[in-house]
Amino acid sequence: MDVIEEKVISGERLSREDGLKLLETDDLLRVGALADQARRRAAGDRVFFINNRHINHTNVCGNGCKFCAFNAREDSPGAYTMTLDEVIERARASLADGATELHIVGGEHPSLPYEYYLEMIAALRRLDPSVHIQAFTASEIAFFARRAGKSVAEVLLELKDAGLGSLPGGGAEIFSERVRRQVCPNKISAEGWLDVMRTAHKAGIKSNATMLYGHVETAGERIDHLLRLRELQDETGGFGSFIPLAFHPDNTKLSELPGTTGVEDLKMLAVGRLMLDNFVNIKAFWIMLGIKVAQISMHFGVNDIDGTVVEEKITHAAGARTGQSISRDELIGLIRDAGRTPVERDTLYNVIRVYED
Ligand code: V47
Repeated sequence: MDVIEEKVISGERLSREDGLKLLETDDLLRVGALADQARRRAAGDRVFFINNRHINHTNVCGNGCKFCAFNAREDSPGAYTMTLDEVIERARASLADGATELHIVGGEHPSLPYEYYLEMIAALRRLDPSVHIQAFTASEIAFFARRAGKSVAEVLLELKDAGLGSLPGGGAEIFSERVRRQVCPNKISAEGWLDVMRTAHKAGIKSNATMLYGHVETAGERIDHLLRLRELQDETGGFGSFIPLAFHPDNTKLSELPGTTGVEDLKMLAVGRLMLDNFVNIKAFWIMLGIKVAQISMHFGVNDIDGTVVEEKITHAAGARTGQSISRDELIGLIRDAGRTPVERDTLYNVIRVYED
């Protein structure tokens, strides 16, 4: 740990072995203090939040991933697909509340036409030319390309022309082929996910990056995932933030697993901060962590606690006990109480308003 500390102080890049030591030590507070130091250097004392709205337009999905409680088959009783009018109505209500971002993620529906997605983006753009539309994981983009018989680059450019602003970070799961074969054999490969992100970044479309942890992966597989993200970030610089996603087991095909602990969650955020020295923003998604752990994480390397969200179905289907939404004032209060300066941002991390004391 002393050697790692010296590297952090001098700004030297951490190795795979360093990452493993950080994950394996019991000294959570020391890992947190190191991550806090790295956070201060990379991002300062401001903590970001966003006024956003999640929309999960369909839960119909052919992938059947074992970690997912949200997906349904087309003919199953809980299956739903929003009409474009329903999507627009949800967006309209949040825009009236000052939302600057629409975050749209759904299942890979085997029979919805590609035009549904293009028209969704175009209609939202017509509704509000200034709102940022962050939509469709890399996995969904690859799926649209296969369905439409187009290249990933063509699909990305058509969506961008329609009004797409950026891609969310979902669908990455864990890059290990061993784990993917076990928990999501029908999903895009790790290489496929990274290729879509590379293509998006090269087309001027920024994205986030995630890692789903706390299921059947090993510590080494977590670190390898971070290293592959770090490598792509070195190449493109296109990732805006990294969000570790804490696995929720309820109602999934992995429901016998215990889920993550608070210590594990804080350590994962801190190790993300320390290993991803080329990411400015490490985000705690309060929906998955709980508001209290998300607040404490601001002392474990985090400088972003996501946003108002309003409606979230993926984690709640898997047993999340957090609310669906949080107000701007509550977010500001949580950040202030942690001793940080709250800053409302837009999706691309431009400052909208700094809330000085
Ligand atoms: O891709 C699925 C994960 C992701 C479960 O980019 C689960 O800012 C936990 O990517 N337990 C979707 N996680 C959510 C996502 C996201 C969330 C917040 C912010 C951003 C961002 C992205 O949720 C999926 C999958 O990796 N997921 N099932 C589960 N049972």
